[in-house]
Amino acid sequence: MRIVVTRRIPEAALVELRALGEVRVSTQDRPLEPDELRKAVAGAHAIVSMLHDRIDESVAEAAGPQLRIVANVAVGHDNIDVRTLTSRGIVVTNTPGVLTDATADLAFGLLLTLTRRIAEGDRLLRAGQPWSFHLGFMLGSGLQAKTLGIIGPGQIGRAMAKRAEAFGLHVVYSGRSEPKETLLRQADVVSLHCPLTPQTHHLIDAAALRIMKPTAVLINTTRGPVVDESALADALLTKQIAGAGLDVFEHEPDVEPRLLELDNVVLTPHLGSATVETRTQMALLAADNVTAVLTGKAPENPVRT
Ligand code: 8YV
Repeated sequence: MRIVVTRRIPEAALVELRALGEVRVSTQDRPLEPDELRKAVAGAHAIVSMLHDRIDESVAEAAGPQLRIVANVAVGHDNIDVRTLTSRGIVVTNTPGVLTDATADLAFGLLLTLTRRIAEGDRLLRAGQPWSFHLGFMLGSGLQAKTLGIIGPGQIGRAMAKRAEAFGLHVVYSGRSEPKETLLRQADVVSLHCPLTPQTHHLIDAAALRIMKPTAVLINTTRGPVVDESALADALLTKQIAGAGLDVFEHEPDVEPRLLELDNVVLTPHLGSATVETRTQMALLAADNVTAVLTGKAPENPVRT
């Protein structure tokens, strides 16, 4: 069996995969270009993929008819053409569950950092700017008794709600198919936890941002294209909303340049699941899925269309 891994993954998962056959790991710590990816997967029975690897029909073709599984090291699978692969008999798997807490932690961390101006205060001190304490100095806003609106009440959305409730926020939800206007109107914090699909692309657009309170903040730890990033920059610059905490971007690794200039924006480079423990569990789960399929068993985490 040949297993192709598109970027470095934790050693424990490689050990598991090596028990199945020849493992080829791209040692580039960046996504392979489409041509490089097609070349790399030739002859693969399994592909272990991740964020920004576009796995479509051309990749399946390049791999060859023996390809049995694409195991994404992520809960999101918008990088994979699941319908086409599944119709060719290729199993697609993801890694739900193991990154729920890490991602919700980061989402809540972005919220606290934003509302208590933590990153801004850090920048002020590092810049050597003079400061002195007075009662009106660098005031943020409290979270207690505020309303958190969760768009996408899946595992991560519910884990965010749990953290918010512990901090005294009131939580309201909106699913993918329910109207989100009421939530946008009510919420002091809007946090996005829905997957990226054609239906959720630009779910937060100029019109949605106009509905939000001028005191509200937006948190995005799901996928950048769920938000129209240019409309968000407009809304922040014109003070239509009060701030944003963003871990994901519409055109990663690029960030809308206007966002970089704003103090009421906190930015992290797609760190939602980036803890040693979580990334190890994600890679092990992907390896388990590969092991299952290559040994003729049902994988734990099949993605269905
Ligand atoms: C992953 C993520 O680390 O799981 C997801 O969907 O967005 C991240 O937490 C990343 O996608 C790696 O493939």
